Amino acid sequence: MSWIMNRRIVFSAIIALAVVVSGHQQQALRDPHEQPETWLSKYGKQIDQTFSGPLAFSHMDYVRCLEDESAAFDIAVLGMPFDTGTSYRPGARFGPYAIRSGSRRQRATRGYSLAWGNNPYEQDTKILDCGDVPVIPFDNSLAMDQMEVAYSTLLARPLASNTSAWAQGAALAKDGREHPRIISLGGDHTIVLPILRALNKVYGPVSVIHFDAHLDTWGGYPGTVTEQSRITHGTFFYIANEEGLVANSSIHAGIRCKLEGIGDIENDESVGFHFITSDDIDDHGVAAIIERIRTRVGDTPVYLSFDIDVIDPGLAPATGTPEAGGWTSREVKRIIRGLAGLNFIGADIVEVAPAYDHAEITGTAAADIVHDFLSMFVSQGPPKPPNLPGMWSRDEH
Ligand SMILES: [Mn+2]
Repeated sequence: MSWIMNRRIVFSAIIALAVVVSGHQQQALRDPHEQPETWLSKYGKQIDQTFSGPLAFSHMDYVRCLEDESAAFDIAVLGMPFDTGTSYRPGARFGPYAIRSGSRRQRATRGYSLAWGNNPYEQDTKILDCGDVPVIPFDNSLAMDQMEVAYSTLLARPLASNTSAWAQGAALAKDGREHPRIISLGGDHTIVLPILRALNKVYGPVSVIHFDAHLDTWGGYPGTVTEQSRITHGTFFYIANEEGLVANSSIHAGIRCKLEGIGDIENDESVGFHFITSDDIDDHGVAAIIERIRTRVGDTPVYLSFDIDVIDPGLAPATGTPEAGGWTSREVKRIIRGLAGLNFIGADIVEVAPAYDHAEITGTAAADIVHDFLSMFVSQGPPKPPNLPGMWSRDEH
């Protein structure tokens, strides 16, 4: 049968070809006396690729700054993996991991952005990933103290650089000297209470710019009858106001949560906040929102607290209490750029809970916003994008 013959011929041809190919690839054994070529001599340094290497923010050095008193920085990235103050979906203890993982395509050697016109890693400002606070997950009052002590420890360190881009910092501090700035990676939003307690010792009451879908100024949840149980990710600003930590020049941005009623807003005002709703971006636009925030906080010391749930859950689903109808990542990035030059003494990004993520979109967005914080910290004012060949001129329409 001819088709069987054909199959035999084809099969034999494949075998013959395989023999020829494998014979061709066979290498002579290396001379046993010859020194093998090393990776270093042939390929150079063992670089970390974007998708490889130890996990630190933007491939920075990861230093355990709480125990290493020689660690020098002007700006520290610090993880606070605490999530036992959340009212709905837990999991933000994995936030620092998710944000660092989301930052893997960032690195100091490729940190320039057209939007900012700078590379924050090349500004005579030493930035360091100081690791995570070893927050105990079994005792919230102990965890609160650990976070406050950790934050105070880093705040008290001398600056690494003589020429910080933040010369006005000394004028804000009660002791008249410049302190490092810390970008905290949450954790649920409760971490801001120990942060404000630590900042208060250095700066006194501070204005808060608070990006969030929620007010976080509620007085308590039903059943929270002990002092510790009153401290949650929805009540920490109320407690902070009781303790005199929040200046009456604070503002929320992106509010759209449901309320018990307008009494919540009256309470919010007494805590020290004005607010911008998520709809205000349609009615007033980005520029007006920036202006309203800048006018509200003025030249006071400002703490920026960024709850990832301010972004629409379609673009940042991995969070504890998602609310539909939020801002886009692009919109919040533009607002942040407009805030540069205010007296920022610290910032955080909280409520990233990667178990609810899809394709790492929340972690990627959060990491990008941390890069914006770094760019903002080293800028003297809102950036003016360069006029480069091929760019749409700012004068054109
Ligand atoms: Mn919040």
